[in-house]
Amino acid sequence: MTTVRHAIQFTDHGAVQSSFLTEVLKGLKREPKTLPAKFLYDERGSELFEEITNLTEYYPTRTEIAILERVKHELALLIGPEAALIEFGSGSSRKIQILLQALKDLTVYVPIDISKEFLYASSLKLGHDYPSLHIHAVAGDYTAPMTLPELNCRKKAAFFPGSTIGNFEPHEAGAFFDTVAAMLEKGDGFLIGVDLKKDIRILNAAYNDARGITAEFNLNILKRMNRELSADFDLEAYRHHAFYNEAKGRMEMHIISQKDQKVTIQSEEIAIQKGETIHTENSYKYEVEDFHNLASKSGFTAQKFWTDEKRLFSLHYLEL
Ligand code: AVJ
Repeated sequence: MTTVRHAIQFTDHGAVQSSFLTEVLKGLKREPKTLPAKFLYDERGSELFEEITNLTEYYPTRTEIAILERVKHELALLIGPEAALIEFGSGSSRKIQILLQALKDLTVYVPIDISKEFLYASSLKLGHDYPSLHIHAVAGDYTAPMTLPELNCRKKAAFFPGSTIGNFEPHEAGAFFDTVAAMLEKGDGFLIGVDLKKDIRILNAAYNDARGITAEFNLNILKRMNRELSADFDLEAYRHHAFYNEAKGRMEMHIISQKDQKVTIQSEEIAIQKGETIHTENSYKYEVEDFHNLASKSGFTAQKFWTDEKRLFSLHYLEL
């Protein structure tokens, strides 16, 4: 279904609403226990993540924004005029605003997001701030293959900031590159933010901030299960645990049980032992070369990449 409102169009891909309950039960019956990271982002979780992005210890957001500010005019030249900019998981309005200001002769902006309400609200706001910009918002799961609406443009450029690619297992990241490639034509661009391997102390601090916001963000998933699934997690009996898994090259976030306990979720009972963990997130860190090799398997060539002075974070312009 497509609705036209001034220069704003909406397409609803009827995002398959995978059941929170089904996935939670599946993950908690596993050994070791896991929960999909996407469930961290209910309303409170999204608010807490926003707070994380402003923490002194959490370098990725601030560093990526500084890189974008630094290279935005160069990006405008690489992308060129009359392009369509397609953003995956369009949460971060600050980043897109930087690009929109630099890409003055952009034809259309296509934000894709699974959270329909949020997508529609932010598209309307953006349409208000950029009245001459054509916005075509697409509600859907961007990790699944989808056909883009017909875009009347000279060239397409995909945008995937924030190192969200780090949440994917390497094989999933490869599949995502294939999905993006299928939406593009030869010569089209892909601008992607990727967090880099670095001193483990910096990584550990970023996911174990002094104010405990990341802990609250992680443990919020227990509150969410209590509220939405009438589960009975004893919120006092768990703690946040985040560490760098060197062998796998990733930060891991877990929830550790402080005692042997039983949780009831609907009619199911789950036993969890003292010291047992629920794995809630992976955040893979890349070496520039490894990242380029992964991208090239799906046909992308690295045109140019930028990092900050301390080589904490990287931004890549790939071409198909
Ligand atoms: C939004 C997935 C990029 O992995 O750094 C922040 C999420 N988790 N602190 C990341 C997150 C803990 C973030 N990503």
